Amino acid sequence: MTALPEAGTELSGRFPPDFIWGAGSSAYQIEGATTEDGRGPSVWDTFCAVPGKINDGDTGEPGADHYHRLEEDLELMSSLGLGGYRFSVAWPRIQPEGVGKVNQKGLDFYRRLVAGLLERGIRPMTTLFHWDLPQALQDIGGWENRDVAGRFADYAALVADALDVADWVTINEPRTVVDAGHVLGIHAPGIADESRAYVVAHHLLLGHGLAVQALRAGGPGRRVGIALDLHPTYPADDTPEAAAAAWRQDGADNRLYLDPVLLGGYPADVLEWVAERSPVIGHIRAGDLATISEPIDLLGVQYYTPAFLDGEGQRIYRYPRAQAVWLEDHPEAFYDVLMRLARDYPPVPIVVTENGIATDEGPDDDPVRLRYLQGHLRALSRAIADGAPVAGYHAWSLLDNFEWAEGYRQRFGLVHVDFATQKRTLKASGRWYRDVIRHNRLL
Ligand code: IFM
Repeated sequence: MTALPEAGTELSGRFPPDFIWGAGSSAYQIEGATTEDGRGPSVWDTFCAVPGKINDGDTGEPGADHYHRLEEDLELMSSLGLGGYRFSVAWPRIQPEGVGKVNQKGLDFYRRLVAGLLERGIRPMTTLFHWDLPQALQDIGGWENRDVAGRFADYAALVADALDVADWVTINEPRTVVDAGHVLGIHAPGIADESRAYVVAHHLLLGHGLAVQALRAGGPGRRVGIALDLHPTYPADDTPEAAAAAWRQDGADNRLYLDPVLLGGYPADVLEWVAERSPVIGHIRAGDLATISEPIDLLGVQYYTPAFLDGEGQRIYRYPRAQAVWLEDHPEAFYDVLMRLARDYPPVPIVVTENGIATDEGPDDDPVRLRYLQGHLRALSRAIADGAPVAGYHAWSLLDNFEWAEGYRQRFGLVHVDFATQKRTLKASGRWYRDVIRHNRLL
């Protein structure tokens, strides 16, 4: 992994030697082939089939047809000069029922992907759970059922034993699974019930800890972490009410996940707030927090947007937005969140596992994405110079893809995908990113 610069090193748009420049994707968003080669159904297949849940009635078919276009996409990554590629494994391809015997054809797909990356000198980073839970496990309660955390660790060990990969991410964005999937019900499995949501939060974190232990037990040389979507929260005005609302939101969005993983305990104010909504405390067993805080080798940071809150706890939008209304272009908050991690938590190497913006521009010209990436990479360079231990950056996303409840309308890719023909075209932002990678600095 990257040698980190001395704190305070002047980098101004520069990055450490060996900095890993990557791009990311996730299985359900790009693969398609949802019924091929023995893949079982996932909660997202089920959710997409419910009328009205997804824009335009879209589903994970065809995605970006990546399952059938593996070679073409590997060449694309190579032509971008990527040093790293973060992808996720679809659990229902490996264990169609969520437990038991491995589906070799599913595993072979990821073996080919990893081999293709390594041949091209691209470092794979594998996410084990990016939301596509096998439907069979949802049928026994999903993450609300503590057993699922143990099954996740079994699956994690199977996959890790089969793939020649050093860098592992257990769970992608537990907060989104909790809030979008179980509080708001706008993501699979479509449950809107706070009392169940925070039980899910605890079991997701437990699953993370058990998977870290399972991967460690499998052999040395693996680096394991979790990917958290962090939202710096700020009071929108000078009132104590706004300050309290921002702190409360910080608890629900950030500290609920950071503190148990990195500090070994839920913060008291967050636990109190959660306990008013959910019987979660009854689900926390002796030893759980020790498991959840199993030391990690890397922290995946996914940063998209800040959140400004007024005294009523309402979000106030201040900065430019594009297709995704929740996403404000404010790079300063990216700097803040990285510096906060360095200041408030024990030292752990950070890898930016996602950062990007949805726009409907391009493919030839995408100035809004370009401006977003330029601003955020400048902020990242400054944070590294000021001591944030960031070893790599993965733009979200390599390809335009299935953006969950938004379907195919919202485009996050560096590469434009024409979903009718599956033609790939590098966007202007992608061409710029290629030059950044080549020179290891902002031009
Ligand atoms: O597309 C998603 C990704 O799957 C998880 N992080 C946020 C991205 C943009 O919404």
